[in-house]
This record gives sequence, structure tokens and C-alpha cells, in this order.
Amino acid sequence: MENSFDLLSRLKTLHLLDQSPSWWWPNHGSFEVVVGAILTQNTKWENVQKSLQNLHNAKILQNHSEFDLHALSCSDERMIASLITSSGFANQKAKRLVTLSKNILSEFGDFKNFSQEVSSEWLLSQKGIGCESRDCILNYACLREVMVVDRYTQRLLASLGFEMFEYDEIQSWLVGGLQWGDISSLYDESVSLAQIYARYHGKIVELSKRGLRI
Ligand code: 39A
Repeated sequence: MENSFDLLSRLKTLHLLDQSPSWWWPNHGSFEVVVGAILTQNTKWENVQKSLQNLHNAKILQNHSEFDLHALSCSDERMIASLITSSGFANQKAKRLVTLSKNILSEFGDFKNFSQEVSSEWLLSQKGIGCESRDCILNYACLREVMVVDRYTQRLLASLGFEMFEYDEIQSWLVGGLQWGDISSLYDESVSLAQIYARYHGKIVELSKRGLRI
């Protein structure tokens, strides 16, 4: 295993996403991903799923990004906190979600415009959004060509002999190293680069969560 292309090629042989949605993250391209990206901070995805289900049951989320963005922006923070307790830090996350929704509306007008226009800098200027959440939003919600890095990625690369400590360094290793092979030999031409990054990150998470080694 010498580079990012070799790693992706190896991961592909394991069929880790056979039971997953096409971009791995459920409901890619939607406002719900923005909510999930905040909720998943410092907690397990299974806890996030419970919170998302509660938000659906309360009709705050209804699989309609523009409606959902408005609904969350006008919601009472304490009510949201009561629905997302499973994700931990409920009061803090509720405040951040409501504030972020209001800011998206005031800066971009709607979710469609947000997903086309938002910058890395704007996202990082929002309370509670760091590099990983920013990149989850850019890739899985806005469908941009951005590769997410997380603790699973850092640990996997270290176990393979590529020990790195900086977010940008790991991201550059993942993205830049794909040039060492012919990516079109791995994916059908209908799969965009953004989706390849989405699936690559998903494969790393699934491998790690299943306790598999390569
Ligand atoms: N840790 C995680 C996940 N595990 C996940 N899925 C499974 C589907 N997502 C979307 C985010 N973070």
C-alpha cells in the first residue's frame, strides 16, 4: 500500500457499501445532512439516527430541504434540545442548529443557493463548525468535490504507516494520491468525483466501525 489510490482500490474489493445509500450518507444533497453533520459531533451515528427520527416525527424534518430549513430556523431551541438528547450536548447543539439555520436564510435566502454558493470560510465562521463538519456539509450536503477527514481516517492511515497530524495534510494525501492510478478504471463514468470522495470516506468509516484491518 503506497498511496491513496492503492488504498481506495483495496477498500473497493471489500464491498463495504453494498448495503448503503449511493453517496453513503443518507439523503445526500439535502438540508438534513447539515443537521446530521452537527449532531454527529462527539457521538455515535446510531445516536444521531434517533435524533433525526425524532425531528422527523415532530415534522421539523420532512425530506424537503427548503421547508426543513425554515422549520428549524423558527423552532424553539428548548424544543429542539428535547428531540436531540440522544446525540449529547443537546442544548448546545440545538442552539447551534437554530442559529445556523437563521444564518443560512439571512445570508443565502434558501438551501439551493446555500449549497451552490457557500464557501469554506463562511462555514468555518459559524459557531460549532470545524474542518470535519465543514467538509461533511460541503461534500454530502452541497455535493462538492471535497474529501472528509475524520479520526477513523487518521487512525487507518497511521496503521498503514502514514502517520499525519494535520487535517489538511491528511486530506492532501487522500486527494493528491489518487493521481497515482487510473480512477476511471475503478468507477463507471456516471460516478462524479464528488461521489467518489463521498464513498471513499464512507468505506473508511465502515471498515473502522466493523473493526476490520487491511
Ligand atoms: N459515523 C458516521 C456514520 N456511520 C454514518 N453512517 C454510518 C451512515 N454517517 C453518515 C456519518 N457518520
